Amino acid sequence: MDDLVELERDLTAAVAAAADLEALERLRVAALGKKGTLTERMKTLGALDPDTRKAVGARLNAAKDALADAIAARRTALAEVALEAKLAAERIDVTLAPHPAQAGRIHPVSQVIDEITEIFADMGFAVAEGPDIEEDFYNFTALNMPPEHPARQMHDTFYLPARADGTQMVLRTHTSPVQIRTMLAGPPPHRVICPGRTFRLDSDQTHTPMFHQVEALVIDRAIHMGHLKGAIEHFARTFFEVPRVTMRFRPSYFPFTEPSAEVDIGCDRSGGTIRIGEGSDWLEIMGCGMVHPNVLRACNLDPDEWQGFAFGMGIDRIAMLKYGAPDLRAFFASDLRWLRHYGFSCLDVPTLAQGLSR
Ligand code: 2NM
Repeated sequence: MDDLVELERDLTAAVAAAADLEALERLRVAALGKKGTLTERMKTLGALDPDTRKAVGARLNAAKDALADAIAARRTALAEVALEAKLAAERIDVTLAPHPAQAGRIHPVSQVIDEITEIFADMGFAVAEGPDIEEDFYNFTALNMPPEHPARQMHDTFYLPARADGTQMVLRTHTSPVQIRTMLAGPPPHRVICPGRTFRLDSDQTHTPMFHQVEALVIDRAIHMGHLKGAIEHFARTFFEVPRVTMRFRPSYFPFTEPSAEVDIGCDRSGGTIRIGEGSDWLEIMGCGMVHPNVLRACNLDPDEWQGFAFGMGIDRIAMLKYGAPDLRAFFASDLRWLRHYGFSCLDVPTLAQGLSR
Protein backbone atom coordinates (compact mmCIF):
# COMPACT_ATOMS: atom_id res chain seq x y z
CA MET A 1 0.00 0.00 0.00
CA ASP A 2 2.74 2.47 0.92
CA ASP A 3 4.56 2.08 -2.35
CA LEU A 4 1.22 2.78 -4.09
CA VAL A 5 1.11 6.22 -2.50
CA GLU A 6 4.65 6.79 -3.72
CA LEU A 7 3.82 5.46 -7.20
CA GLU A 8 0.78 7.74 -7.54
CA ARG A 9 2.84 10.72 -6.42
CA ASP A 10 5.62 9.95 -8.94
CA LEU A 11 3.19 9.38 -11.82
CA THR A 12 1.22 12.57 -11.06
CA ALA A 13 4.42 14.58 -10.88
CA ALA A 14 5.59 13.15 -14.23
CA VAL A 15 2.22 14.04 -15.83
CA ALA A 16 2.41 17.60 -14.54
CA ALA A 17 5.92 17.88 -15.99
CA ALA A 18 5.09 16.33 -19.42
CA ALA A 19 6.57 18.73 -21.98
CA ASP A 20 4.20 17.99 -24.87
CA LEU A 21 1.19 15.90 -25.92
CA GLU A 22 3.35 13.00 -27.14
CA ALA A 23 5.25 12.74 -23.85
CA LEU A 24 1.91 12.83 -22.03
CA GLU A 25 0.55 10.00 -24.18
CA ARG A 26 3.66 7.91 -23.47
CA LEU A 27 3.09 8.41 -19.73
CA ARG A 28 -0.57 7.44 -20.04
CA VAL A 29 0.31 4.22 -21.85
CA ALA A 30 3.09 3.46 -19.34
CA ALA A 31 0.68 3.80 -16.38
CA LEU A 32 -2.81 2.96 -17.64
CA GLY A 33 -2.17 1.06 -20.90
CA LYS A 34 -2.57 -2.72 -21.29
CA LYS A 35 0.86 -3.31 -19.78
CA GLY A 36 0.92 -0.12 -17.69
CA THR A 37 2.17 -0.07 -14.09
CA LEU A 38 -1.26 0.45 -12.57
CA THR A 39 -2.88 -2.08 -14.91
CA GLU A 40 -0.29 -4.69 -13.93
CA ARG A 41 -0.99 -3.92 -10.27
CA MET A 42 -4.69 -4.61 -10.83
CA LYS A 43 -3.75 -8.06 -12.14
CA THR A 44 -2.09 -8.94 -8.80
CA LEU A 45 -5.34 -8.39 -6.85
CA GLY A 46 -6.55 -11.93 -7.50
CA ALA A 47 -3.78 -13.40 -5.37
CA LEU A 48 -4.78 -11.38 -2.27
CA ASP A 49 -7.20 -12.43 0.45
CA PRO A 50 -10.69 -10.88 0.08
CA ASP A 51 -10.36 -8.17 2.70
CA THR A 52 -6.96 -6.96 1.52
CA ARG A 53 -8.13 -7.23 -2.10
CA LYS A 54 -11.06 -4.93 -1.34
CA ALA A 55 -8.88 -2.32 0.35
CA VAL A 56 -6.03 -2.43 -2.18
CA GLY A 57 -8.53 -2.53 -5.10
CA ALA A 58 -10.30 0.62 -3.88
CA ARG A 59 -6.96 2.34 -3.39
CA LEU A 60 -5.81 1.32 -6.89
CA ASN A 61 -9.02 2.56 -8.51
CA ALA A 62 -8.67 5.89 -6.74
CA ALA A 63 -5.08 6.14 -7.98
CA LYS A 64 -6.19 5.36 -11.57
CA ASP A 65 -8.97 7.98 -11.43
CA ALA A 66 -6.67 10.60 -9.97
CA LEU A 67 -4.08 9.92 -12.65
CA ALA A 68 -6.67 10.03 -15.45
CA ASP A 69 -7.88 13.41 -14.15
CA ALA A 70 -4.31 14.71 -13.97
CA ILE A 71 -3.65 13.55 -17.56
CA ALA A 72 -6.85 15.23 -18.84
CA ALA A 73 -5.95 18.48 -17.10
CA ARG A 74 -2.41 18.41 -18.47
CA ARG A 75 -3.73 17.63 -21.97
CA THR A 76 -6.01 20.69 -21.89
CA ALA A 77 -3.18 22.89 -20.67
CA LEU A 78 -0.76 21.58 -23.31
CA ALA A 79 -3.37 21.99 -26.09
CA GLU A 80 -3.87 25.59 -25.06
CA VAL A 81 -0.13 26.23 -25.11
CA ALA A 82 0.14 24.54 -28.54
CA LEU A 83 -2.74 26.65 -29.91
CA GLU A 84 -1.20 29.85 -28.57
CA ALA A 85 2.13 28.93 -30.19
CA LYS A 86 0.43 28.13 -33.53
CA LEU A 87 -1.53 31.39 -33.47
CA ALA A 88 1.63 33.33 -32.66
CA ALA A 89 3.55 31.59 -35.46
CA GLU A 90 0.78 32.19 -38.02
CA ARG A 91 0.19 35.78 -37.05
CA ILE A 92 -0.03 38.04 -40.11
CA ASP A 93 0.11 41.81 -40.06
CA VAL A 94 -2.56 42.56 -42.65
CA THR A 95 -1.54 46.19 -42.68
CA LEU A 96 1.82 45.32 -44.24
CA ALA A 97 2.05 45.45 -48.04
CA PRO A 98 2.81 41.96 -49.39
CA HIS A 99 6.17 41.31 -50.92
CA PRO A 100 5.71 41.78 -54.68
CA ALA A 101 6.68 38.15 -55.27
CA GLN A 102 3.85 37.00 -53.00
CA ALA A 103 1.18 39.44 -54.10
CA GLY A 104 -1.75 38.01 -56.07
CA ARG A 105 -2.77 39.68 -59.31
CA ILE A 106 -6.15 40.80 -60.57
CA HIS A 107 -7.06 38.87 -63.74
CA PRO A 108 -7.53 41.08 -66.83
CA VAL A 109 -11.16 39.88 -67.05
CA SER A 110 -11.81 41.06 -63.48
CA GLN A 111 -10.01 44.31 -64.21
CA VAL A 112 -12.12 44.94 -67.32
CA ILE A 113 -15.35 44.09 -65.45
CA ASP A 114 -14.33 46.62 -62.77
CA GLU A 115 -13.56 49.23 -65.42
CA ILE A 116 -16.90 48.69 -67.21
CA THR A 117 -18.75 48.76 -63.87
CA GLU A 118 -17.07 52.05 -63.01
CA ILE A 119 -18.04 53.63 -66.36
CA PHE A 120 -21.67 52.54 -66.15
CA ALA A 121 -22.02 53.28 -62.42
CA ASP A 122 -21.16 56.86 -63.36
CA MET A 123 -24.15 56.83 -65.76
CA GLY A 124 -26.45 55.54 -63.02
CA PHE A 125 -26.36 51.80 -63.78
CA ALA A 126 -26.47 49.23 -60.97
CA VAL A 127 -24.77 45.84 -61.27
CA ALA A 128 -27.15 42.86 -61.36
CA GLU A 129 -26.16 39.21 -61.08
CA GLY A 130 -27.91 35.89 -61.51
CA PRO A 131 -27.24 32.14 -61.52
CA ASP A 132 -24.95 30.39 -64.02
CA ILE A 133 -27.43 27.51 -64.20
CA GLU A 134 -30.68 28.89 -65.57
CA GLU A 135 -34.25 27.91 -66.25
CA ASP A 136 -35.05 27.64 -69.96
CA PHE A 137 -37.69 30.34 -69.46
CA TYR A 138 -35.20 33.06 -68.44
CA ASN A 139 -32.51 32.05 -70.92
CA PHE A 140 -34.79 31.59 -73.94
CA THR A 141 -38.59 31.79 -73.72
CA ALA A 142 -38.82 35.22 -72.06
CA LEU A 143 -36.27 36.52 -74.58
CA ASN A 144 -38.68 35.91 -77.46
CA MET A 145 -37.26 32.45 -78.20
CA PRO A 146 -40.14 30.03 -77.57
CA PRO A 147 -39.44 26.27 -77.83
CA GLU A 148 -38.56 25.35 -81.44
CA HIS A 149 -37.44 28.92 -82.22
CA PRO A 150 -34.57 28.59 -84.72
CA ALA A 151 -32.39 31.08 -82.81
CA ARG A 152 -32.09 28.52 -80.01
CA GLN A 153 -29.85 26.50 -82.31
CA MET A 154 -27.47 29.47 -82.68
CA HIS A 155 -26.55 29.14 -79.04
CA ASP A 156 -24.89 25.68 -78.81
CA THR A 157 -26.40 25.24 -75.39
CA PHE A 158 -25.14 23.03 -72.57
CA TYR A 159 -28.23 21.24 -71.19
CA LEU A 160 -28.45 19.67 -67.76
CA PRO A 161 -29.97 16.19 -67.35
CA ALA A 162 -33.77 16.20 -67.66
CA ARG A 163 -35.82 16.45 -64.47
CA ALA A 164 -38.77 14.18 -63.61
CA ASP A 165 -41.16 16.40 -65.61
CA GLY A 166 -38.84 16.24 -68.65
CA THR A 167 -37.69 19.89 -68.42
CA GLN A 168 -34.01 20.76 -68.53
CA MET A 169 -32.04 23.59 -67.01
CA VAL A 170 -29.23 25.12 -69.06
CA LEU A 171 -25.87 26.76 -68.48
CA ARG A 172 -26.82 30.31 -69.43
CA THR A 173 -25.73 31.11 -72.98
CA HIS A 174 -25.74 34.87 -72.30
CA THR A 175 -26.33 37.15 -69.30
CA SER A 176 -29.71 38.35 -70.66
CA PRO A 177 -31.62 36.09 -68.20
CA VAL A 178 -30.33 38.38 -65.44
CA GLN A 179 -32.07 41.27 -67.17
CA ILE A 180 -35.30 39.29 -67.41
CA ARG A 181 -35.01 38.58 -63.67
CA THR A 182 -34.40 42.30 -63.05
CA MET A 183 -37.53 43.31 -65.00
CA LEU A 184 -39.65 40.69 -63.22
CA ALA A 185 -38.28 41.61 -59.78
CA GLY A 186 -39.61 45.14 -59.59
CA PRO A 187 -41.16 48.08 -61.41
CA PRO A 188 -39.28 50.22 -63.98
CA PRO A 189 -37.31 52.33 -64.52
CA HIS A 190 -34.37 49.93 -64.77
CA ARG A 191 -30.73 50.70 -65.45
CA VAL A 192 -28.48 47.70 -64.94
CA ILE A 193 -25.37 46.05 -66.27
CA CYS A 194 -24.97 42.33 -65.92
CA PRO A 195 -21.42 40.99 -66.09
CA GLY A 196 -20.74 37.29 -65.69
CA ARG A 197 -19.80 33.88 -66.98
CA THR A 198 -21.62 32.43 -69.96
CA PHE A 199 -21.37 29.04 -71.64
CA ARG A 200 -21.58 27.74 -75.19
CA LEU A 201 -20.51 24.45 -76.66
CA ASP A 202 -17.74 25.98 -78.72
CA SER A 203 -13.99 25.53 -78.45
CA ASP A 204 -11.23 26.62 -80.84
CA GLN A 205 -8.48 29.26 -81.16
CA THR A 206 -10.87 32.13 -80.43
CA HIS A 207 -13.67 30.41 -78.45
CA THR A 208 -13.70 28.80 -75.02
CA PRO A 209 -16.76 26.90 -73.72
CA MET A 210 -16.88 29.35 -70.81
CA PHE A 211 -16.52 33.03 -71.58
CA HIS A 212 -17.57 36.37 -70.07
CA GLN A 213 -20.22 38.78 -71.16
CA VAL A 214 -21.55 42.07 -69.98
CA GLU A 215 -25.00 43.18 -70.98
CA ALA A 216 -26.72 46.46 -70.27
CA LEU A 217 -30.41 47.22 -69.99
CA VAL A 218 -32.28 50.49 -69.70
CA ILE A 219 -36.07 50.53 -69.34
CA ASP A 220 -37.89 53.81 -68.98
CA ARG A 221 -40.51 55.95 -70.70
CA ALA A 222 -39.68 57.23 -74.19
CA ILE A 223 -36.27 55.57 -74.46
CA HIS A 224 -34.97 55.60 -78.03
CA MET A 225 -31.91 54.65 -80.07
CA GLY A 226 -30.33 58.05 -79.41
CA HIS A 227 -29.96 57.06 -75.76
CA LEU A 228 -28.42 53.76 -76.84
CA LYS A 229 -25.94 55.46 -79.14
CA GLY A 230 -24.98 58.06 -76.53
CA ALA A 231 -24.36 55.47 -73.84
CA ILE A 232 -22.27 53.25 -76.12
CA GLU A 233 -20.21 56.14 -77.46
CA HIS A 234 -19.47 57.39 -73.95
CA PHE A 235 -18.56 53.87 -72.92
CA ALA A 236 -16.20 53.32 -75.90
CA ARG A 237 -14.34 56.59 -75.42
CA THR A 238 -13.94 56.08 -71.69
CA PHE A 239 -13.05 52.42 -71.86
CA PHE A 240 -10.43 52.77 -74.59
CA GLU A 241 -9.21 55.99 -72.98
CA VAL A 242 -9.30 58.05 -76.19
CA PRO A 243 -10.85 61.52 -76.71
CA ARG A 244 -13.19 60.38 -79.52
CA VAL A 245 -14.31 57.31 -81.40
CA THR A 246 -15.94 56.94 -84.76
CA MET A 247 -18.81 54.44 -84.71
CA ARG A 248 -20.89 52.51 -87.20
CA PHE A 249 -24.19 50.73 -86.53
CA ARG A 250 -24.80 47.79 -88.89
CA PRO A 251 -28.34 46.39 -89.05
CA SER A 252 -28.44 42.91 -87.51
CA TYR A 253 -30.82 40.43 -85.97
CA PHE A 254 -31.40 39.29 -82.39
CA PRO A 255 -34.68 37.69 -81.34
CA PHE A 256 -34.83 39.89 -78.23
CA THR A 257 -34.35 43.31 -79.86
CA GLU A 258 -36.03 45.20 -82.71
CA PRO A 259 -34.39 46.97 -84.38
CA SER A 260 -31.06 45.28 -83.74
CA ALA A 261 -27.57 46.39 -84.69
CA GLU A 262 -23.93 45.40 -84.53
CA VAL A 263 -21.63 48.20 -83.30
CA ASP A 264 -18.22 48.80 -84.90
CA ILE A 265 -15.72 51.38 -83.73
CA GLY A 266 -13.10 52.98 -85.94
CA CYS A 267 -9.56 51.71 -85.69
CA ASP A 268 -6.21 51.77 -87.44
CA ARG A 269 -4.36 48.52 -88.02
CA SER A 270 -1.63 49.99 -90.24
CA GLY A 271 1.16 50.17 -87.65
CA GLY A 272 1.39 46.48 -86.73
CA THR A 273 -0.62 47.15 -83.55
CA ILE A 274 -4.22 48.29 -83.41
CA ARG A 275 -5.08 51.92 -82.57
CA ILE A 276 -8.64 52.42 -81.44
CA GLY A 277 -10.82 55.48 -82.05
CA GLU A 278 -10.12 56.60 -85.58
CA GLY A 279 -8.81 55.16 -88.84
CA SER A 280 -9.97 53.40 -91.96
CA ASP A 281 -10.69 50.00 -90.35
CA TRP A 282 -13.60 48.86 -88.21
CA LEU A 283 -13.70 46.70 -85.12
CA GLU A 284 -16.88 45.00 -83.98
CA ILE A 285 -17.38 45.51 -80.23
CA MET A 286 -20.97 44.59 -79.41
CA GLY A 287 -24.53 43.79 -80.41
CA CYS A 288 -27.42 46.00 -79.36
CA GLY A 289 -30.98 47.07 -80.02
CA MET A 290 -34.32 48.22 -78.66
CA VAL A 291 -35.89 45.65 -76.36
CA HIS A 292 -38.48 43.63 -78.31
CA PRO A 293 -42.14 44.22 -77.30
CA ASN A 294 -42.52 40.46 -76.74
CA VAL A 295 -39.69 40.57 -74.18
CA LEU A 296 -41.35 43.48 -72.38
CA ARG A 297 -44.67 41.61 -72.38
CA ALA A 298 -43.00 38.45 -71.00
CA CYS A 299 -41.86 40.69 -68.12
CA ASN A 300 -45.40 42.03 -67.58
CA LEU A 301 -44.51 45.46 -69.01
CA ASP A 302 -46.78 47.34 -71.41
CA PRO A 303 -44.70 48.15 -74.55
CA ASP A 304 -46.86 51.24 -75.15
CA GLU A 305 -45.78 52.62 -71.78
CA TRP A 306 -42.21 51.31 -71.39
CA GLN A 307 -39.36 51.05 -73.85
CA GLY A 308 -35.73 50.24 -73.50
CA PHE A 309 -32.42 49.52 -75.05
CA ALA A 310 -30.01 46.70 -74.40
CA PHE A 311 -26.61 45.61 -75.56
CA GLY A 312 -24.24 42.77 -75.00
CA MET A 313 -20.52 42.34 -75.49
CA GLY A 314 -17.82 39.77 -74.91
CA ILE A 315 -15.48 40.80 -72.11
CA ASP A 316 -12.62 38.43 -72.89
CA ARG A 317 -12.17 39.75 -76.41
CA ILE A 318 -12.13 43.43 -75.43
CA ALA A 319 -9.78 42.59 -72.53
CA MET A 320 -7.41 40.98 -75.08
CA LEU A 321 -7.75 44.02 -77.27
CA LYS A 322 -7.14 46.60 -74.56
CA TYR A 323 -4.32 44.77 -72.82
CA GLY A 324 -2.62 43.13 -75.76
CA ALA A 325 -2.93 39.49 -74.73
CA PRO A 326 -2.66 37.43 -77.91
CA ASP A 327 -4.19 34.06 -76.95
CA LEU A 328 -7.67 33.66 -75.47
CA ARG A 329 -7.02 30.20 -74.09
CA ALA A 330 -4.21 31.55 -71.87
CA PHE A 331 -6.91 33.55 -70.04
CA PHE A 332 -8.19 30.40 -68.36
CA ALA A 333 -4.99 28.33 -68.04
CA SER A 334 -4.11 29.60 -64.51
CA ASP A 335 -0.46 30.01 -65.50
CA LEU A 336 1.13 32.13 -62.76
CA ARG A 337 3.75 33.53 -65.15
CA TRP A 338 0.95 34.74 -67.44
CA LEU A 339 -0.99 36.18 -64.50
CA ARG A 340 2.09 38.04 -63.22
CA HIS A 341 2.61 39.51 -66.67
CA TYR A 342 -0.96 40.40 -67.62
CA GLY A 343 -2.50 40.75 -64.15
CA PHE A 344 -3.11 43.96 -62.21
CA SER A 345 -2.16 44.99 -58.71
CA CYS A 346 -5.02 44.83 -56.22
CA LEU A 347 -4.13 48.40 -55.29
CA ASP A 348 -4.75 49.74 -58.82
CA VAL A 349 -8.51 50.04 -58.49
CA PRO A 350 -9.93 51.55 -61.70
CA THR A 351 -11.59 54.90 -61.09
CA LEU A 352 -12.77 57.56 -63.51
CA ALA A 353 -11.09 60.25 -61.43
CA GLN A 354 -7.64 58.63 -61.33
CA GLY A 355 -7.68 56.71 -64.59
CA LEU A 356 -9.13 53.32 -65.43
CA SER A 357 -5.76 51.71 -66.09
CA ARG A 358 -2.37 53.05 -65.11
C1 2NM B 1 -27.14 41.43 -77.00
C2 2NM B 1 -27.50 42.19 -78.10
C3 2NM B 1 -28.71 42.88 -78.08
C4 2NM B 1 -30.03 41.94 -74.74
C5 2NM B 1 -31.40 42.11 -74.70
C6 2NM B 1 -31.76 41.88 -73.41
C7 2NM B 1 -33.11 41.92 -72.81
F1 2NM B 1 -33.18 41.18 -71.71
F2 2NM B 1 -33.41 43.14 -72.46
F3 2NM B 1 -34.00 41.53 -73.68
N1 2NM B 1 -30.69 41.62 -72.72
N2 2NM B 1 -29.61 41.65 -73.55
C8 2NM B 1 -29.14 42.06 -75.90
C9 2NM B 1 -29.52 42.81 -76.97
C10 2NM B 1 -27.96 41.38 -75.90
O1 2NM B 1 -26.00 40.70 -76.93
C11 2NM B 1 -25.18 40.60 -78.06
